[in-house]
Amino acid sequence: LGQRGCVLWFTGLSGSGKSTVAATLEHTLHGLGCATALLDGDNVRHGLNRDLGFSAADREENIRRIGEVAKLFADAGVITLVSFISPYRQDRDRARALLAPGRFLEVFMDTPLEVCEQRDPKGLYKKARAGQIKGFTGIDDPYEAPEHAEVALPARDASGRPYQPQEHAASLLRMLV
Ligand code: GGZ
Repeated sequence: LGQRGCVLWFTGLSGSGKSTVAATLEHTLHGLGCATALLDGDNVRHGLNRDLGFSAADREENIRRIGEVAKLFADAGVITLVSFISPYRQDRDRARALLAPGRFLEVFMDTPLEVCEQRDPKGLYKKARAGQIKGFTGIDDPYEAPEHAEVALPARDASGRPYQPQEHAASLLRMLV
C-alpha cells in the first residue's frame, strides 16, 4: 500500500486527536524510510486555502482542494496523511472517489464531543459555547460521522482505559505493512 502511495484520511471533531495520531504515525513512517506528507490545518489553511473560512461552502471547497492535492501526492508514491475535520460525508466520499479502490483509507477519530470539549486545547469550545465563535463543529455546526470508515479509532478501550496516540498510530502502521 505505502509503496504505491495512498491517502490516510483522518476525520473527526476538533480536539479528537486526528493531528496527534497522524503526526505520530508520520514520524514512525519517516523513520522507516517511507516518503510521507502530512496535510493539516497548519500547513494548508494558512497557505493554499487561506481564502477559505468555515461556512458550509468554504468547508466543502477546503476539502475538495485537499482531496486533489492528496491525490497528487499519492500518485507520486507518497503516503499522504490528511487531517481535517472534514465534517461532510459527501465531501469525504468525493475525495475517496479520486483514488483507486484500496488507496484511500478513511480513519475516523471516534472521540465523543464531551471528551473533545473537556480537552479543549485551544479554548475554542468554550468560546463557541459562549457564542463568541459561530458555526463551530459539534456545537452549532454539523459533523457527519463516517458509516463505513476503514478504521475507527475509539477514545477508550472496552474497560474504559483511554488509548494513547502511539497505540492508535501503531495499529494504523500494522494496517499499512
Ligand atoms: C470548527 C474551527 C472553526 C469552526 C476555527 N469550526 O482544533 P483546531 O481549531 O486546530 O481544529 C479546528 C480547525 C478546523 O479546520 P478544518 O480545515 O479541519 O475544518 S473543515 O474540515 O471543516 O474545513 C479549529 C479551527 O480550525 N476552527 N473555526 N467554526 N473548527
